Amino acid sequence: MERTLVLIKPDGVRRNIIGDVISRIERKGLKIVALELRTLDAETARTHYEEHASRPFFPSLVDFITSGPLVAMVVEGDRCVEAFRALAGATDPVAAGPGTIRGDFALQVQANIVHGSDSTYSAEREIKLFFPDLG
Ligand code: RTP
Ligand code: MG
Repeated sequence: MERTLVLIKPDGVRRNIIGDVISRIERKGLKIVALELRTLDAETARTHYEEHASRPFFPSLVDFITSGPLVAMVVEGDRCVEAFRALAGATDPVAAGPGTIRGDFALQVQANIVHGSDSTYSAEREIKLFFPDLG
């Protein structure tokens, strides 16, 4: 069964919408198989977003993602990588359609509430980083 890593980023936790995001995942028919509230250290944040290391927004992204607790989850289901990215909506929340998480809750490209792995390959890498004990 396919798995993906979902994060409710620190802005989502500060906004008290953990329940709403989880509810959307569950209503879609996806299954949460691991879940943890934690604050990332800078090294883990840099590893998680290593594909963006050379981008001008990288230092600010690392500051943001370490700015408070986030919720990390492993979500399982048929084509769940693509299914969760569709629930999340476009990276830029202004472009994200209404009814998507980002479309409904965010305005800024950085503070866009959630992360979802962008491929099954990324999902495997990210799940190992966040949940090393998961089989
Ligand atoms: P994510 O990795 O968080 O699921 O988001 P994504 O795939 O939709 O977007 P990606 O291109 O991977 O960007 C990762 C996160 O970096 C922040 N970002 N800031 N121009 C900017 O300031 C900028 N561009 C991207 C966002 O938080 C984005 O989700
Ligand atoms: Mg991404």
